[in-house]
Amino acid sequence: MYKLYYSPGACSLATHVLLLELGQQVELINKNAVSDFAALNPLGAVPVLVDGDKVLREGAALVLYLLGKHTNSLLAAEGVAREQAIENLMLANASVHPAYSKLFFLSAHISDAASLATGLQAAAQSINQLWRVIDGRLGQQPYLGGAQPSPADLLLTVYASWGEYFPVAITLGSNVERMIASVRAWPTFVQAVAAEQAQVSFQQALAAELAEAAAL
Ligand SMILES: N[C@@H](CCC(=O)N[C@@H](CS)C(=O)NCC(=O)O)C(=O)O
Repeated sequence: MYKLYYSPGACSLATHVLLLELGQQVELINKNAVSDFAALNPLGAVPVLVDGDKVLREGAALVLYLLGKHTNSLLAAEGVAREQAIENLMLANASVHPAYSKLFFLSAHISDAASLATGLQAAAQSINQLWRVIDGRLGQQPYLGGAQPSPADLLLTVYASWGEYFPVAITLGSNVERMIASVRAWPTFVQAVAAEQAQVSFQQALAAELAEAAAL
């Protein structure tokens, strides 16, 4: 069984969904419940995947690792289709994810409200530019993978929900919205979101019980 270190709703959700799509069992471990997470990833970031004695990091690398290991129809074995799928995977993980990360970074590090608003607007513009390009491509085909979803479609669906945490206007485009609605409806996507939320609720209930017991 794999162990997946995650944060609820973070990019680790894509690894989680992918594991379920591949029919794999996964033990979920909330990063915030681990005292020495830096020993697993000195960068402090999820996802971290443990497969036996291997500790694997970086979301795109995990996707390629899992798709190389388990039979699937999400990534062609060779040829132009594979090259395009990997390019799209990197577009998602190395361009769209970092564009969204700017929103989190600015919010964590800028305390002056006017400066923060200016920074967030600039970050939102670069996010919107990426969605415009992706929306254009999805006007030609339902998924970045063509007729079938690809890993990039899954990653983009996870990232797209992050905009709602910030006071910015992010425009996904109607083709992107259609693709995202389709991926969000995957039974594995629904199952992964529910499992992450259930674990958080359980941990909150446990923490409340412990706090109550300590107060007695
Ligand atoms: N390049 C890394 C970036 C991972 C990343 O930024 N993860 C975020 C969540 S989406 C994170 O763990 N941030 C630190 C935190 O949540 O404490 C990857 O693709 O795996």
